[in-house]
Amino acid sequence: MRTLLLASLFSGLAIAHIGSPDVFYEGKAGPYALFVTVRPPNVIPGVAEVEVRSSTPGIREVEVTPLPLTGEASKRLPAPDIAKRDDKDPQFFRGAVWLMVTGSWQVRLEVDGAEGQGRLSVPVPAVALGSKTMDLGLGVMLFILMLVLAFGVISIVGAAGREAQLTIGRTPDQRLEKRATRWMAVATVLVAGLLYLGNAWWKLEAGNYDRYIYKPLQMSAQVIGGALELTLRDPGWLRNRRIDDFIPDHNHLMHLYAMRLPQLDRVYHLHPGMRQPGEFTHKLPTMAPGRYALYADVVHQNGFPETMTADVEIPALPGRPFEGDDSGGPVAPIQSATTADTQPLDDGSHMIWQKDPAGYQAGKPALFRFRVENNQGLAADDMELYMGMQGHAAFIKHDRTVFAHVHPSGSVPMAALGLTAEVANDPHAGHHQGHALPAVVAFPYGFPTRGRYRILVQVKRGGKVHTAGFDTEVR
Ligand SMILES: [Cu+2]
Repeated sequence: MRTLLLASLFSGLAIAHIGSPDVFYEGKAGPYALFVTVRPPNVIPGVAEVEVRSSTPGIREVEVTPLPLTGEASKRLPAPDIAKRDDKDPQFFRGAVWLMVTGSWQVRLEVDGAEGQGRLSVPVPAVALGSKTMDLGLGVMLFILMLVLAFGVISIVGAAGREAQLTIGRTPDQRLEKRATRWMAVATVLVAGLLYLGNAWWKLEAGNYDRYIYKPLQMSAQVIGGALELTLRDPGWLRNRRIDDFIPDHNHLMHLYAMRLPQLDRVYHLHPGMRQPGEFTHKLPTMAPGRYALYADVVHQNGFPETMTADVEIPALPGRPFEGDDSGGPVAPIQSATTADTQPLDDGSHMIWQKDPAGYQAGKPALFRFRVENNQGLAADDMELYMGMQGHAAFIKHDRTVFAHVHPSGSVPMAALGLTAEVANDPHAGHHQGHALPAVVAFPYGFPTRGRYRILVQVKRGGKVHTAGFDTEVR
């Protein structure tokens, strides 16, 4: 029962990431460095809020436009909206765009200012996450109005039957009284019938909308002969959703996080391959045995990302080294609400969470900075890209209602970003260039709700991937 409850809870919250629908993106619109937050609506059609913070001064105007991410329609620009500049903060802009249908969208920003023009597109998945319930006060008021109308109609019909043909000054006789009663009885039946049909119509429309509410792909997992076998299932949602149209994200169709329950004291970042549509498999590396939570990220051809979850029992397996881009290992177990800001890495070096002294608030975008130091306490000078990224982070709420896989560019999967016109024309746009990578890696993200979270950060240095876990309480 409890699992069933949890399962339905998760399925209600999942989208792209889990329980974390807002999109965070850090990138450049030409010469302007922007931190963009898009808050998609819960219902479609609905209004997405767009917040833009520029660290480059001199912006005159920011235009925001919603567009489908792919297809012919993505080339036809509708009339843009102008984002409003904040009264107090000249480098902060707010806008709003309508997302009319479910699917894979992008919000295009056209920036104009002292440094010239720039453009940036942020992929945004739009799905209905629930239906709005009617406000109780409004419901009571409408119900009372309905009763007044219904009784009004019945009594008007009654009055017509009794008095319509009456001469002035005379009172209705028994025959007219009887006719009034008869007419009112008929009117009551008709009004009741109309109310019944109206209610049925309302329910039908609501039912149609319920089918439109996002249902994530389902996944089941088992370990057979040292291999993890994943089976995907479409629970039925939109007719055009498929389970065989995934596109590679950094050469991998699936990015899978496996975390040991309940302490999240082991974390592995694996890349199962597709054997056939709906079936993924992976020869497991050496992993500590136990029950694991799995979070599998995939991206559809139209740039729509989904995260699937499953639990699986991993037995003691014969030793196998990591292959390809796989990585992972032990991290500090969850012991309390917060862990130390400095966590040891497995080669004697350290990762330090440079916390924002102002703290972190639910719903507020922030940059999460982590500095890597070698074993002499100096900034690491041998940082490398890991799967094209300076670092990978997973934000997990301790109660598992939130999971988000985030990169220094933000919460948008690189495969979706690659479909935007800017990145498609300049494939290195989203990547960090140059040889000497900085020792500090920063992730733009915002905790969706209050509670206890774990942040798992992975970086690569000297040819090896290192993983650290940090916990914090968001108030
Ligand atoms: Cu990643």
